[in-house]
Amino acid sequence: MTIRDELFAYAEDIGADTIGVCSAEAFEALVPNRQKPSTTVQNMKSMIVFARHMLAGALTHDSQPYQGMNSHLAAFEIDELSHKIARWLEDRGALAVPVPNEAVFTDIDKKPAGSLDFKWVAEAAGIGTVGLDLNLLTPDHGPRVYLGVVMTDRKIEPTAPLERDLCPGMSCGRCAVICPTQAVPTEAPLADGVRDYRYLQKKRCSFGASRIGARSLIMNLRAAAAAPHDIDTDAAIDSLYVRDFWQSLNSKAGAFAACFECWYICPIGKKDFKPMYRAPTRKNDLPKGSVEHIKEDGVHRVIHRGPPEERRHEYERDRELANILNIDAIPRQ
Ligand code: B12
Ligand code: SF4
Ligand code: SF4
Repeated sequence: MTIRDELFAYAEDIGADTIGVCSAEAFEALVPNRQKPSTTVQNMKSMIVFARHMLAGALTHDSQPYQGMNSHLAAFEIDELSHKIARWLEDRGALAVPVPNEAVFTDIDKKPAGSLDFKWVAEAAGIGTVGLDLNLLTPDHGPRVYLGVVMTDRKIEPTAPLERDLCPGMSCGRCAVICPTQAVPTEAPLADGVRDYRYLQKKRCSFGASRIGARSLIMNLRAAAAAPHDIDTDAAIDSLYVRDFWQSLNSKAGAFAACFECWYICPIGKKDFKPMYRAPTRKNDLPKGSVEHIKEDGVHRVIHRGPPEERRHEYERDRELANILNIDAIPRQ
């Protein structure tokens, strides 16, 4: 048994769904920005990347705080697994560093956020492929996984990337039409493949995914400071936004992990998609015929024909305060 086989057996035993390895040196050459192995932790030779899925039951619940809390449980498991995998390696004489799984620079437009960008490490190590909406998709649970990375100075034989993309791109297009903040491309040249056009407008997505996070707080405070009229301070102070903000500090609900639309509807995932769709809350999400495909002038466009009904407002709770302050809706750009 190689050290890789032993490590994989251990990781699966303690709860990793899937695991792979990627050479730090080979990956370094692929990274187009500063999110490199060498800028994350120096002198590391291998990156162990693994996934832990989110409970399908939690994704059938229509309460966002329930979903958020459950996503944090999955993320906590990632932290625990990272620590255990690193300790396992150190017990065998290696140096090992778990990479923080949710580290974000708040200025996400100007700097790369986080250190390593895990989805690319996961794709390189073959535990899945990156889809149209830049979620990493895995064969068993589609995008509904959190990812962990442990870097080590031990050379471990890399695992191979998957041979085929799991995401067919625009010919599915479900995440593009459902995205409440319109952050995912809804059209692409007909001749191109998903690797040519997969993309996410991350600032837009953050309005949904991090609705009570620092970004919405700062934008609301800025807008309030610049408001050209008197503000109902009582209503602003005792508002749903402020109460949710407190809850997000306390339990992380809503701070991030506040939007799962692109996770519910992604049909990839042998183990969880069908069971999830048995639930009454999910049954009506993009049933057959609700994504219209238009192919003309060399372009493939997808259009939402519903159901579900518009759920956008649920994911733009930062606007609640804007409404109380009677200021224009916060600009998206
Ligand atoms: C910042 C961040 C966000 C941002 C930006 C998302 C993004 N896709 O980049 C926002 C707030 C929008 C966000 C939203 C969500 N996130 Co988030 N997020 C992160 C975080 C902390 C960093 C990601 C990052 O570095 N992005 C880089 C962006 C900001 O830079 P960029 O300039 O746009 O892109 C450059 C890099 O990608 C660079 N690059 C860097 N290395 C490499 C290597 C290769 C080979 C290539 C080609 C390119 C490349 O090339 C790009 C062009 O310059 C990661 C954790 C991590 N460390 O990976 C979790 C992470 C991506 N998030 C996660 C999750 C779950 C979510 C949400 C579902 C929210 C939720 N409900 O929990 C949504 C999903 C959005 C989506 N469709 O992807 C999971 C993803 C799991 C999965 N299955 O893919 C992660 C991995 C956390 C985790 N540990 O599991 N997130
Ligand atoms: S997390 Fe929500 S806002 Fe972000 S890409 Fe997915 S559906 Fe869109
Ligand atoms: S919903 Fe469809 S287009 Fe979007 S990532 Fe999943 S398979 Fe790809």
